[in-house]
Amino acid sequence: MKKWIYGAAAAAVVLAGCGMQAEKEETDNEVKVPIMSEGVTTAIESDLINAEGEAIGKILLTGDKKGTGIRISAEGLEPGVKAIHVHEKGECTPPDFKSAGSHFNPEHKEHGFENPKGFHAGDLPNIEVDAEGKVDLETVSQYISLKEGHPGYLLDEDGSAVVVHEKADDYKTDPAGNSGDRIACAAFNKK
Ligand SMILES: [Cu+2]
Ligand SMILES: [Zn+2]
Repeated sequence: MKKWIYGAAAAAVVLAGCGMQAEKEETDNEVKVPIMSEGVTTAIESDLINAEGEAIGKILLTGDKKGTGIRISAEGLEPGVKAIHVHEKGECTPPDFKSAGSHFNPEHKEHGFENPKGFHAGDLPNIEVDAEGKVDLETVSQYISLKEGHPGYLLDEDGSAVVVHEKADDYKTDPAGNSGDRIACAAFNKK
């Protein structure tokens, strides 16, 4: 499984803006976010469904001291760079997944790592789907949490969802990074 890397600009903003102590592996302009495997205290998984309502993979959320891991493993997607975000409601109704609402944004910011008024807690770095339509990547965020009481708690009354879009996120256009249609969705709700 590959690491899912914050882009240079996104990482710079994230690090400068919030004093996040990401573990930096030294390269000039990238921050490689470590795969979370040790010390995981919570893990929840949900089917990722496409516009036809078919399960095409899984989203796994894991919690530990460093933050929340978000792993996507899926196939049957169009190859290319795509946006992925956490949205505010745990409801995935195909085909358009509008039911998931806007980006998860408890701090009332604007969208995008490169937006001076940004960013949403639910914003995540883009993913790249390979030439065979597969993706298996994991990143970590400090802005969302599976722990009740955290400002970014995801499993509140209406839950939340992880949504994949048809196009890349430009990291600056409010409210959704100009990332086009919602093509897949995984809902997370308190059991
Ligand atoms: Cu989205
Ligand atoms: Zn956003």
